[in-house]
Amino acid sequence: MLNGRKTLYSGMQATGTLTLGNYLGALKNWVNLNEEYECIYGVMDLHSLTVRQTPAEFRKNARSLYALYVAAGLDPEKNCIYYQSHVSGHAELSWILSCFTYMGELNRMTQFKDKSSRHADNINAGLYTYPVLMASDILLYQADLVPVGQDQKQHLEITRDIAQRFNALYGDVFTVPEAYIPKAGAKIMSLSDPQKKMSKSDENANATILLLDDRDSIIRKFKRAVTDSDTVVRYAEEKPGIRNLMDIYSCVTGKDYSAIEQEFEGRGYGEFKLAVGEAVADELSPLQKHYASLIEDKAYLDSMIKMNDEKAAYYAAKTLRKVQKKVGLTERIRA
Ligand code: ATP
Ligand code: LTN
Repeated sequence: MLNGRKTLYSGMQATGTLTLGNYLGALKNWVNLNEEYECIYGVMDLHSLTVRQTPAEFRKNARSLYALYVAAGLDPEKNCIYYQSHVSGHAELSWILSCFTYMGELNRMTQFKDKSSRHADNINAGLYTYPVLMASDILLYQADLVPVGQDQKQHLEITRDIAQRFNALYGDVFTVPEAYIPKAGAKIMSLSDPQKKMSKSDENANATILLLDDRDSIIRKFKRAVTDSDTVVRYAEEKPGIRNLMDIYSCVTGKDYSAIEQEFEGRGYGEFKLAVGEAVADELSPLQKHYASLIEDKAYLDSMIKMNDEKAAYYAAKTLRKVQKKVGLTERIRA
């Protein structure tokens, strides 16, 4: 609880440009949550360091992510949008919590297994302890709810386990958070391989729709989307490509599957793919315009970052002091 309301916390890694998966699975669903909850969103730049980054490009991506949050409709005066690396409490709490996390638990994390097979030349300790840092992000703000895509469910479970373990030893220190996974859009798949999730680190440009892709590229990528050899637009287990396109279309237009099936009855895949492409391009167009003006407005972004960094640091310090005291670290002598 914060300011008398339930607290909601989430964030994204500041790596590359966001995809339609990030948008439909996460960002789009965050807008308006501030009406009900106290919302805090981080630019998760510390997490990005688990993969080698080019410094100048990395800085640009982090700022771009900040602007995309705002462009998507998160008002930085009503949502605390800040940089993870600007609040040192994340790293401090992460160390403490790593001493309350078992290697056996971390060994079970599927994201670690997946990322270490994709970056076999750089399986660093940060990649391994990534879930502890994520738990620290969430617990530092005493979050009640954490809206994420399906792929983060396991990280939420370990966060809850760590919080419960700590609370069992030291009393009620942490709020035990709940995952908040959307029904639609929780897992948008790659356009070139509908068995794989759409991911910003995919090397195949045709597999992902980036939020800043222009209209023509969006439509072209959807036209090339891998489907099956059938022609009927129908939601079925054996049609993962069509299912994915129907999910996307449904998220963007609000239509349910049977309405979509009816709309495209007798019309074939070509027309359907074009309609999905156009609907996505229409949905992203206002966001892209807003982004273009925001990214030029240095003074505004800087002032929002500064204000929210301070707010986040204040919230974080409260929890961190409590934790340090509970585990028996000696309090600082204040003048
Ligand atoms: P990468 O795949 O390169 O590791 P990512 O695209 O998963 O990165 P993250 O920063 O890890 O990006 O994820 C940000 C948010 O977007 C998370 O809440 C995650 O669950 C959600 N998300 C990511 N990909 C998808 C997807 N394909 N469908 C739905 N939600 C997604
Ligand atoms: N691991 C998350 C990003 C992330 C996050 C968090 C999400 C880091 N810390 C705290 C929610 C809450 C991901 O989406 N890959």
